[in-house]
Amino acid sequence: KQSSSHHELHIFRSKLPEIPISNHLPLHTYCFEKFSEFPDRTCLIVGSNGKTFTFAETHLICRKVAAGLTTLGIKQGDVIMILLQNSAEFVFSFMGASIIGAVTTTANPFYTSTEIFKQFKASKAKLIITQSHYVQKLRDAPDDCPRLGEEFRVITVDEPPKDCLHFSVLSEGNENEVPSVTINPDDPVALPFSSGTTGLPKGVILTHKSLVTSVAQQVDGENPNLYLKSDDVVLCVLPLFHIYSLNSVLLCSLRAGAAVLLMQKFEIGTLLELIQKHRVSMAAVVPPLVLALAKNPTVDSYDLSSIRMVLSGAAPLGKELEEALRSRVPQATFGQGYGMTEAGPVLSMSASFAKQPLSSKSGSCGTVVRNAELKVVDPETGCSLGRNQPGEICIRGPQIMKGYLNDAEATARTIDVDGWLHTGDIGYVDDDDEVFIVDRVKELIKFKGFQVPPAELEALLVSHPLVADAAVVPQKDQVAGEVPVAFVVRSNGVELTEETVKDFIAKQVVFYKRLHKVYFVHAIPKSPSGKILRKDLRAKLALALAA
Ligand code: 4UV
Repeated sequence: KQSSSHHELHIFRSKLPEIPISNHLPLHTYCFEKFSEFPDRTCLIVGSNGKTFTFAETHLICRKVAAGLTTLGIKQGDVIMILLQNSAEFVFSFMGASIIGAVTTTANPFYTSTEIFKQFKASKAKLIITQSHYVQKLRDAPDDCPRLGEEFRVITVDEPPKDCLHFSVLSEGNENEVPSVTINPDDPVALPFSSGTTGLPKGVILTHKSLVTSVAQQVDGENPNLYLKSDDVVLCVLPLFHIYSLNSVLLCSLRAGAAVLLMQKFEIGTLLELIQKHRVSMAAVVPPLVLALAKNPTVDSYDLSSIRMVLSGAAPLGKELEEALRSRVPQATFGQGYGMTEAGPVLSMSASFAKQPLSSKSGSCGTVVRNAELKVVDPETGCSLGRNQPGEICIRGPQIMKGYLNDAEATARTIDVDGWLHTGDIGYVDDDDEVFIVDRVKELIKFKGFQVPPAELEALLVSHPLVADAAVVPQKDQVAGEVPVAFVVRSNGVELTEETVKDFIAKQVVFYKRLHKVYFVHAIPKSPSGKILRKDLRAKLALALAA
């Protein structure tokens, strides 16, 4: 991307003053920096069985896991894969890896074997920490993949199947034998995968500095943007393998001394039960969860009066839904966060969550986080735009990713020479410094906040012998926000049904990437350079739906 420094630059900053940030510290040191002030407070609550861990216990187990990983041969710079639903072991593994300077790549345990191994191979992970339930998928690896037990180890948090180890090999490590490593702030610590603005999923290198900065931007300072107190109970139902929950729920709570209530999966009854039982005070949610909380009739039979903050993020939230939720939990402050994995991830957050709260408008994604700069550029000219003019949102600051793993080209397309990360989101900043997202120009489809990269589905589609060409675009959906639909060109004259195409994809991908509709067409509209004209297809879709 070209530098636009010769144009007038409109830079937006937080309404809250800048703060000193300890981003020279390794992530684990930073997150546990203040825990000796509250060693006996509850740090983790396991929703399924009520088991709790204090901060002192959590810190100790993380150190034990650090030692255990070392015993298994994991060294500084090595990558481990966490393939877990939310659990205490997730926390111990992630922080344990950080302590020895190792890197964690997090993957969705619902992924198919193919999806898991793509990420496993790309990240060159050395071991996988998972549940026994998912081990079969690891045995069913495609032929060109490493073999379980021979080339990589698998550790299960429950009874280990054949050739796997039990998590106790980690959690019973000797905390006095944690190797001392020198961690550079620019060393990677987390490697989530994201397709970014275009193409296939790529490893996003988040360093100690990125994550410390991002957490600090939210919870540090005299007047934190996201004011978490040590008597808060923070709901962790969003999956920790996604950066939203990992950062804004787990890491922020560890830093602030708040308790994290871990839930393996979303089920409305259990969720309400646990909110009531543990007096949840802060709930991080996504729009489909807002929908459930706002509309489900069972909500009325539970006491939700403990909730003081509801943060929604990861996908656009309709105003009606927001209003409906406000009437359900009237005592709570409601606001949005806007994040992107590559951005570390938080770009903006409602200042209504601040210690000295500022009001925020319905529909707004809050204001840009502190110690960062945001600009809005004209997607055609690259010129920076003033207030109230929609354009591509760009962010700059020490929190953004270092780059994509082994993909200098994609990195250069996303972070320009001046250090601006281009989000592919269209939005504007209003007169009160509030950020509003109005559209997305990147390819990405979001199903309930989950990433669905069209390029991945397109590659699968054209691998089918009867498919000549294909394109995948989002279609609006009441419940999921967006669902992927495909335009398919059949190979000359052959019979190919919608069901065949749908099944072909469904077998290879996690549930939320399944195609909801297949339209057979004669050709895929493309630019002279061969790029799919997605806008045309989206327009075609709108017409088809209107008809
Ligand atoms: O890469 P990703 O899957 O990342 C996220 C992260 C969301 C976060 C993270 C921390 C928070 O505290 C928080 O509140 C939210 O979703 O997907 C990035 C894309 O998702 C869309 C937008 O297109 C991003 O580029 N998106 C994320 N948040 C919002 C959103 C939002 N509030 N409104 C509209 N779109």
